[in-house]
Amino acid sequence: MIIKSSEFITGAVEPKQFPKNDLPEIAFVGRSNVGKSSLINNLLNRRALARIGNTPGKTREINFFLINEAFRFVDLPGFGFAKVSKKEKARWRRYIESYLSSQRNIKAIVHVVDARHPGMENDLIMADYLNNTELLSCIVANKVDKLKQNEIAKSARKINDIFGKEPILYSTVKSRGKAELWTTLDRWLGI
Ligand SMILES: Nc1nc2c(ncn2[C@@H]2O[C@H](COP(=O)(O)OP(=O)(O)O)[C@@H](O)[C@H]2O)c(=O)[nH]1
Ligand SMILES: [Mg+2]
Repeated sequence: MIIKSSEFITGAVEPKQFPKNDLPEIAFVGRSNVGKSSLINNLLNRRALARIGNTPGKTREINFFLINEAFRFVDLPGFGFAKVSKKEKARWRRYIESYLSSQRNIKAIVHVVDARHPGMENDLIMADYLNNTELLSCIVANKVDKLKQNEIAKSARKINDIFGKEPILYSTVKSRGKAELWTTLDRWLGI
């Protein structure tokens, strides 16, 4: 994919604020702080299109980005940060579901996990949720720059065992995994 343009469209807190449902979308999910915003920036060759490192758990909006005027990336709020209350978790779930169960043209979900902590409870809940829908998804194991070669292999094996999928090993710092993820996204988008 050659990125000709990318822009922030809107941050929505409820479905009526979503952009018109006229383009294919790829959504990004993952726990707070795994690097979803960094990943979106890295894929789009931008430094600060998606905000990085907000106070964990504070990003409450569903952020829409328009790319090449042809498709959108959707940054869903990070889930399961320890500091949030039960009530907030329930609200988070409603947000995510208001998007994922909407009849939008969702081509696939990129589930971002931290390569250092495979199989955390909230990731298992997310994977289980996705497996119970028709949605296609892949797992991106981010922050592999923080691991040694043998630890990366171990993490990949563990993710494969737990989720039944080979993860795409990623580092937004080193741009590792970018070409591989784009190959997957290109196939899903079919453009
Ligand atoms: N070492 C390392 N740090 C990363 C990587 N990706 C993101 N980060 C850092 O992780 C923190 C959270 O990133 P952010 O993109 O805001 O995560 P989000 O909450 O999932 O959107 C920031 O301090 C980033 O600089 C990576 O590949 N390697
Ligand atoms: Mg973010």
